[in-house]
Amino acid sequence: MERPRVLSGVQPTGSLHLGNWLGAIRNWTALQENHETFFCVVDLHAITTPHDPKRLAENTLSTAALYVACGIDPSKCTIFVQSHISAHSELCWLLNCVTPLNWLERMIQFKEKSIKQGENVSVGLLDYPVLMASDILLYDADFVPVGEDQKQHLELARDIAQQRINARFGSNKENNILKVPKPLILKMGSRIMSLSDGQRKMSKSDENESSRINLLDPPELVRKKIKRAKTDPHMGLEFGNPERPEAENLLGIYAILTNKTQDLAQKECSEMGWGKFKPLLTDATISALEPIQEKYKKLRENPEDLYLILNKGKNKAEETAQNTLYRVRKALGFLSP
Ligand code: AQP
Repeated sequence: MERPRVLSGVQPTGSLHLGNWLGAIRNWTALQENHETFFCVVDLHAITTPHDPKRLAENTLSTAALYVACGIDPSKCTIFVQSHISAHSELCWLLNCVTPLNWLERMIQFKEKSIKQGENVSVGLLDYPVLMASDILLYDADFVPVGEDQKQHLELARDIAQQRINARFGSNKENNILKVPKPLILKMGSRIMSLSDGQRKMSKSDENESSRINLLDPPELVRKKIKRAKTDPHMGLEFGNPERPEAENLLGIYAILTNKTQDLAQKECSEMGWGKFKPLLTDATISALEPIQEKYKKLRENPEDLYLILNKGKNKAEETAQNTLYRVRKALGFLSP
């Protein structure tokens, strides 16, 4: 029986952090067992905000290595780099020409990121969701695991596929040029917040390095960052108190990293002050990151293995992507070469 297909990716915009792992990559490791999975490093997305060309290739390689170090198994999944498959850019152009501008102008992420950038906002940032739609639609994905922040973008991909391509260019009987994907909303760890503000999400682009724990942070740095993490004046850690976003976030991270239910973690920490809780969280974080860091180090010592994984992934991805691109080109009436 065919397994449902899933596609996801992370931008190589910097060091991956706890949010990327707990909110995305950790869920992928479960999906790879009973889905056909495509995981890409979305490097074309990484240049939609100002980037350093000297860092892009290294960040791309390190992101791919972290996928594998976090348990993404190349024998079960297709792991590849987005820009190695030119069909992403090509489909993006075709979809651009049928997507209304006002659909993009109302995207929340565009509004938020463009405010941060002032005058420097690129067309690429506005177009980010169409490129994301191309990523998803090229692989005929049945499901896309999305955090709350990406729900709106997936909705757009569905509208483009359904209303702008299938309904307009599909034949009456068979208006299925593109598969319309469904969101896979994953609850656990779906939003990890900043260490310096429990109401903002942990993010690679936050200028404050202490606001996040990177997966490659050495133990001493993890210790320092958690020590500095914002707290509140209350005694005892708890979930569900809207006035205590930091407690919600840090206790939540602790529960996930120690594989405890929220109830159990809350019971354990309900009488604890921050001074006692923070070392617990630190130890849990360091132990969770240790095996990832070890595996990452080995992978980077043998870059050939990593290149082989990415090359194999490219070949597999290319085949699927070209098939979809062909269908869209044909439906839009292009002359075959
Ligand atoms: N804080 C987070 N909590 C839970 N999930 C998160 N993700 C990112 N931050 C958190 C999830 O990671 C996947 C890939 O994210 P991305 O790097 O492609 O883009 P992003 O969401 O914009 O992540 P950042 O860290 O905030 O990057 P920058 O600062 O470069 O924009 C997604 O599934 C996302 O939900």
